[in-house]
Amino acid sequence: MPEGRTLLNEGKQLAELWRVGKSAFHAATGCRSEAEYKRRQMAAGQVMQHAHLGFRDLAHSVEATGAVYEACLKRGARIDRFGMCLDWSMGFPRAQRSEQTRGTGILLNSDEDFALLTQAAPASMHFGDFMLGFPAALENTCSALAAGATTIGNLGQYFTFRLPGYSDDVETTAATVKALGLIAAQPVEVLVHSNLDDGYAAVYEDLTSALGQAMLEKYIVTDLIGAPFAVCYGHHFTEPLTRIAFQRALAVVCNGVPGSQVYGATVLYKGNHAENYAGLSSYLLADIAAQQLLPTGHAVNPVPVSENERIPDADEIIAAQCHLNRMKTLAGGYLPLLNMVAADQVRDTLLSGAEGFRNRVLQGLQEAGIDTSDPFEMLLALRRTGARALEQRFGAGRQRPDVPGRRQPVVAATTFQEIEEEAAEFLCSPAGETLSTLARPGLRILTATTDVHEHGKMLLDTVFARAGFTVADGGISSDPAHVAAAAIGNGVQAIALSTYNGVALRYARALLQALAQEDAEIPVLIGGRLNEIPAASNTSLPVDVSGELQELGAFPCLDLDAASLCLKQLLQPAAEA
Ligand code: B12
Repeated sequence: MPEGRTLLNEGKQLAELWRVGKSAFHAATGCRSEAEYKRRQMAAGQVMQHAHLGFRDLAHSVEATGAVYEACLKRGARIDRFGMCLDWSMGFPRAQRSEQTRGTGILLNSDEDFALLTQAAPASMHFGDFMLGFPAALENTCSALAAGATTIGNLGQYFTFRLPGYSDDVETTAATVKALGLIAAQPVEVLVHSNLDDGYAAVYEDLTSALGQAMLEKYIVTDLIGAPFAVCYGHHFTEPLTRIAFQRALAVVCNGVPGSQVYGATVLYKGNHAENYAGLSSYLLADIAAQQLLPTGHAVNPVPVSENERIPDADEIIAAQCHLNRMKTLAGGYLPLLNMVAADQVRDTLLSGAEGFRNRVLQGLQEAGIDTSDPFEMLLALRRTGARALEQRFGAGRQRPDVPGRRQPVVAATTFQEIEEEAAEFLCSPAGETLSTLARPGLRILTATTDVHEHGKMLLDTVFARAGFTVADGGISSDPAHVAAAAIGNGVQAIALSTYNGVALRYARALLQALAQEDAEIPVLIGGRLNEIPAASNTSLPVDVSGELQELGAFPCLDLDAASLCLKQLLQPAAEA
């Protein structure tokens, strides 16, 4: 195991060569860093706007960045920062990248490619996805800094995101610590961004654990490494009270360091565009009010209403930004109606629960022999322990006597309540009842995911178990060979695969091949987002591949109703026999 101090020094030494360069943002604002700009806007009472963008084709991304910025400005909406949505394969070093599985984001293969983006519009460019937390962390951070980026992330992804076919967590952690050393040694303030919801906040059942996670990450980034730590939160915060309370708690934790952005509550998008606009307006109102009442520097991110279909196109991003700009005007009228007493009560509960969680984790790791003053050991220990075990061992809530291994949350994360509700509702429906009649002792089903998205799998696990199936765990971000081996090893009658990253067809092909090699005829039900970007695409937008999946011999399922029908056809003869 390498030593944290040695890795940090290696990174720091690179600061002689790799420094923050000049970008269009620097030229337009006169600010040396995004942190400086954020403080200026906070003092002026401005609510900042964040746009997330990234198409696989670089030229398309560059052109879209400029076009989105200009189109919004014409409508009076100024985008303060862009989050550049890099591709999955960007986590691999350049030399190995071309053979890797691609997702739906931008591919940047040189310093010049990064610079094309930072020159594309006079807004701050934030590089977060697939930067820190991957084997290419150092290489990508060098390029982003040289191109003038002064917010680099995404530490949250270090904890949960996995690259297909790659599992070297020591190399990943070493590259991340070196990159953090390089950031800390910059002569200008460079924010280390962590999207908590990309990391463990998506898996903790208790928001006190999520806030405690922010405290632990700040301890590593700021206390041990000396870099400013900027938090992003939001995807899973669907309820205004806890959303605002969490922001107010972060103001205490981050103590003057501006937040990067507040992400839209993307899990609210479950319907058509009109229905999703209600979700958009709801969280924007909360976020604008939160920033006006207590500026924390989080730029507000209005996520396009097509979010639940696929990555958004430029026009959809523009529409969402204009919606935010209009909401900023309208929200002012609500402020006199708001009082923060209830939110501040939740804030205080969050803070005390989170502090206890952080302290217990640090003490527990020390007792386990981890050197908690070494950033390498700290990061690796937290990653290897995993969110569920951390919350189970050190969480603030009481152990649940009814469900061993889980605690009663002090401030419940809404995601889990919503999964519970959806499962209960489905099981009472005719399709749910059909599923329950299929289940017999000995009927086994394996669930797995191809990528980080695990809520679909949690829903499947809950539904299948309550319906009476024996559920085997094929893992999260599992490679096809692993899923095939686990299915065969567990003797399952069906595989239920959840996939979201735009790799459905390639993955299903590899999985069916792996099963065929072992002569295993196990049906594969596949759901989530069944799309891919065609090789010859000129839009960089993914298209539906359900038809091709069916031709391959897989069973595409839009929802649980479809799964029930499909399993009825597949399992009924076996069940009756
Ligand atoms: C939550 C979320 C996340 C969370 C995941 C947290 C976690 N640990 O699970 C976080 C923030 C981490 C995340 C990360 C990313 N995400 Co995301 N995410 C979502 C979001 C908002 C919800 C998905 C979800 O879990 N829904 C909850 C489930 C229960 O509901 P559902 O999806 O409707 O599922 C239903 C059915 O499909 C069915 N189902 C699901 N699976 C299966 C399987 C079977 C067999 C069956 C029968 C049924 C079934 O169950 C449900 C029944 O109602 C969607 C957008 C959206 N609103 O849908 C984007 C989305 C899926 N993400 C997307 C992307 C691109 C990413 C990233 C690559 C972004 C990035 N560059 O960093 C990363 C993934 C990185 C990686 N290494 O894999 C894209 C996918 C694009 C595409 N394919 O076109 C989406 C669509 C957003 C977008 N528009 O860009 N994401």
